[in-house]
Amino acid sequence: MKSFSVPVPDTKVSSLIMKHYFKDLEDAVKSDVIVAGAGPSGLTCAWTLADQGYKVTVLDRRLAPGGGIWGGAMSFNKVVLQKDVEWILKEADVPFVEDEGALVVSAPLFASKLIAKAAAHPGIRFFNMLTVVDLHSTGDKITGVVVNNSAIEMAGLHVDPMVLTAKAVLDATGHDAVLANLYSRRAGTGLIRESFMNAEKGEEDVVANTRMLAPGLFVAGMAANNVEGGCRMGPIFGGMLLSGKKAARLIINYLSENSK
Ligand code: 48F
Repeated sequence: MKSFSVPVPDTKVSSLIMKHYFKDLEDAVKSDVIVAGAGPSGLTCAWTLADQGYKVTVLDRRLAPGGGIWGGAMSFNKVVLQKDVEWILKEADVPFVEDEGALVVSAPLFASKLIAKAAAHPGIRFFNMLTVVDLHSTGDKITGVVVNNSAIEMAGLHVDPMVLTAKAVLDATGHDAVLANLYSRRAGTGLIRESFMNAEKGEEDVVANTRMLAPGLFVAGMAANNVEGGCRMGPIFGGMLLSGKKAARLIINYLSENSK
């Protein structure tokens, strides 16, 4: 007695993967918004925009998206959030416990729930293993990103990248602030760089520093603190979620202003 009534041969495995992957990739050539970096700020922004009907593409250079969540602090895999973001945890169906006025969550569960919330959204095309290597511009506006396969980038091979376009782009690449760096190099504007660790201040800074850096280019999460000199804050994540929400609001305003 066989276990599988409809066996799938190797040829079908290969052709189905190619058919569905390249359908998604072709669909991502034109988006409303590209989110570079699938950490907590980027993921929150992505699903918030998609919930409002925007077509969003999320790109992460790593095999496993989720950014700096997975290991908690020093590999002690819990993270802490402020009670003010309980509603966002509920939105993403993240279980938490309340202790001493703060919320504590399992880091792997937090990361996987945020990833699932974005990756399962019908309005989001979600790609790992794609690295953003440059910005695309039209006139004075940022209108997309230049991407390459992460393995090609890591091997240092001379293989040309390709372009994915969007009406707005979010830099949510964390401490590296990759897009903000690419922009500021061309514009001749320096980044202040993130400041010393201070959780209370850093958490306020990251929300305050979330902004539009140039027409069509937005910055959220730790990348925003890197641009403006905000404090680092370690394994507390409420600021990242609120930064993603604020970035979504700013992007929606920009898109509605620019569609007039
Ligand atoms: O670093 P990350 O989690 O960014 P975040 O949303 O959150 C910061 C916190 O994790 C933590 C902290 C806590 O309070 O300070 O650091 O600001 O996620 C950034 C994601 O961007 C991806 C990277 O793999 C990670 O998953 N990334 C970085 N550079 C690129 C990129 C790139 N060039 N192209 C695509 N993805």
